[in-house]
Amino acid sequence: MHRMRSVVVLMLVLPVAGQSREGMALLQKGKFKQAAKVYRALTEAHPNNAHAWYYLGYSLQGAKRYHEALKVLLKASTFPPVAHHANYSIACVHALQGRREEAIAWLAKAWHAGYRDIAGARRDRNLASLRKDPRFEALWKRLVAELEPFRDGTKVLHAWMGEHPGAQFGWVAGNAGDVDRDGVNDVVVGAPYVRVRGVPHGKIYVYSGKSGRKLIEKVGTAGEQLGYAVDGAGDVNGDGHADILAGAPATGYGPGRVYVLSGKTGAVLAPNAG
Ligand SMILES: [Ca+2]
Ligand SMILES: [Ca+2]
Repeated sequence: MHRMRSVVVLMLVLPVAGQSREGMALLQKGKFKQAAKVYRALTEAHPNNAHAWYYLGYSLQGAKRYHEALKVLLKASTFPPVAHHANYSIACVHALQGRREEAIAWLAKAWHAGYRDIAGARRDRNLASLRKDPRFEALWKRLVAELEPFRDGTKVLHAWMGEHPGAQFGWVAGNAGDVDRDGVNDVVVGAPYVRVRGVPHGKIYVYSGKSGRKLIEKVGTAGEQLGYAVDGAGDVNGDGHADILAGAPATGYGPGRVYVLSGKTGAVLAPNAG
C-alpha cells in the first residue's frame, strides 16, 4: 500500500469550495430543484468554480431538466478536475432521452478524461437504454484495450471509480488478502473525503480481485476521514476470511482511530483510539 502523504499534500485536498454543505445536503435528500438553486447561485458568485458547475448540472439532471442540464454540463466538462464526471453525466442525459449514439460518444469522452468505473456504468439506471446496444460493451472492450500500450506489460484487470468528486477515491489502495475466500486476493480502497452533510466521514471499499465486484463498503463517522490509510490485516479473528486495517486520522476533528474490520462482514473487530 502507499504510505501516508505528507501534511503539505493533505492541505491540497482539503474541502473544495464547490461542494456547498447546503447543496450536498439537498442532493443527498434528492431535492434536486432546490440544490440547483444553490449551485446556480454558487456559479454566479464563482464562475470558475468547476465543482459548482458540475453539481449544478447534476442537480438539473436529477430534476429532469435535461435541456438545461446539458448546457451546464457542457460548461462543466471544460474544467479538467470535473471533466470525467461531467462527460459521464452528459452521456447519462443523452441515454435518458434515448440518444444512444451521443451517449456512447460521451462515455468515450468520459473515459478519455479519466472515467474508469465500467462496473458502475453497467449498473447505472441512467444508462439502462444502452444495455442492450452491442456498442455499449464493445466501447468498454475497446477502451480497456487502448490502455494497454501505455503500461509496458501491464494489463488492466479491473478499474473502479469513486462515487463523488472530491472524495479522493484511490487516495490509497492495497492488497486486502482473500476477503471472500474464493482463492484470489482482493483490493481495499480508501476515499477519505467522502462527505456526509459537508463533513468528511471517509469511506472504504473492498473489491473482489477475481470479478471486480464490490464486496464491502463502510462509511466512517463524522470528521474521521476513514480510508486515509488502508491495508490487509491478515486473518485477525481466525475465521478464514482476511480482515482489513483502516486508518481514520480525524484531522481537525478529534483523535484518530485505526480499525480492524472483519473481511467477512465489514463489522469493526477492534477500534484503537489515538
Ligand atoms: Ca477473494
Ligand atoms: Ca477474519
